[in-house]
Amino acid sequence: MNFQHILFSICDSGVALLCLNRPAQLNSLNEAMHLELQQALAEVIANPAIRALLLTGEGRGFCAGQDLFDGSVIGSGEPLDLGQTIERFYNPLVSALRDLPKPVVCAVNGVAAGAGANIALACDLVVAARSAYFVQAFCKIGLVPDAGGTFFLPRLIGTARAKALMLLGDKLPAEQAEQWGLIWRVVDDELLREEALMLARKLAKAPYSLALTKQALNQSATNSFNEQVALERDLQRKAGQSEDFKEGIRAFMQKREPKFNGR
Ligand code: T3D
Repeated sequence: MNFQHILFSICDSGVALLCLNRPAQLNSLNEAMHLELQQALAEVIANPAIRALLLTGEGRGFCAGQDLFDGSVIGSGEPLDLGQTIERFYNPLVSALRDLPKPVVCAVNGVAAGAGANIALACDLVVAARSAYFVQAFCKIGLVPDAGGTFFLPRLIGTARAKALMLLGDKLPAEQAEQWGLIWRVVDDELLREEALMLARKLAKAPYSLALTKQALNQSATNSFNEQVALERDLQRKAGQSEDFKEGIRAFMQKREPKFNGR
């Protein structure tokens, strides 16, 4: 696959590495980049050799959200329908990351602003460089937080903190984000890629049940207790019929490490 605005490669360890690659614009997203992301994510979903995804950015930023110079934002003086960009690109993107039946690690290598911050929050495990920060920049330009931010943020850190971040647009340093439980872990800048890759490689060896666990956790945000325990029952039924469950039990009895194939 040949891309201009992203780098996409599949490592032999079952990890797909997807790198946003417009560093001079802090990896802000334009239409062409969105289309490439859609193609790459379709490949991640379809290719059984890919068992985990690592998302990161080139250069000093992770992603500065929407490219504010893109024609879809400034237009030609006519009133614009920004809902169209959300409908075509941002909603499908955060839904794809959240619902992907494979684990997604996000390595936030620098500033994550606007939709860029919320794209990171749609991923499963977020690791950030110590120098990185998050900013809900929307209020600074007269927009509403999007890309799932108003869903993810209050659920991760509570309404009081989410409101302050979204109404004030202040920078949230990575270390504070870790302390608040917004992200999984902060690591030294020079170790970020290596640590994130290690994590993704580990997840790429995980059993089929991991996809189901992800589904259960995603649905727990909106399910009642009764709905959630019913879901756990159904998913456990599925997991119990998987090849990986058989292998897990076999390996336990033989006192060896299991070798899961993701089925
Ligand atoms: O369709 C729709 O529009 C609806 C969807 C909206 C989703 C959204 O994401 S809205 C929010 C959009 N993003 C922002 O408002 C953030 C804008 N950027 C910033 O506030 C700052 O750049 C940062 C806080 C991210 C970083 O600041 P700093 O000082 O480290 O860097 P800088 O000098 O501002 O930026 C460096 C370069 O990146 C600069 O280009 P230049 O002057 O060196 O040629 C700057 O213009 C460019 N850049 C940064 N953000 C964007 C951008 N170019 C286009 N779009 C951007 N969002």
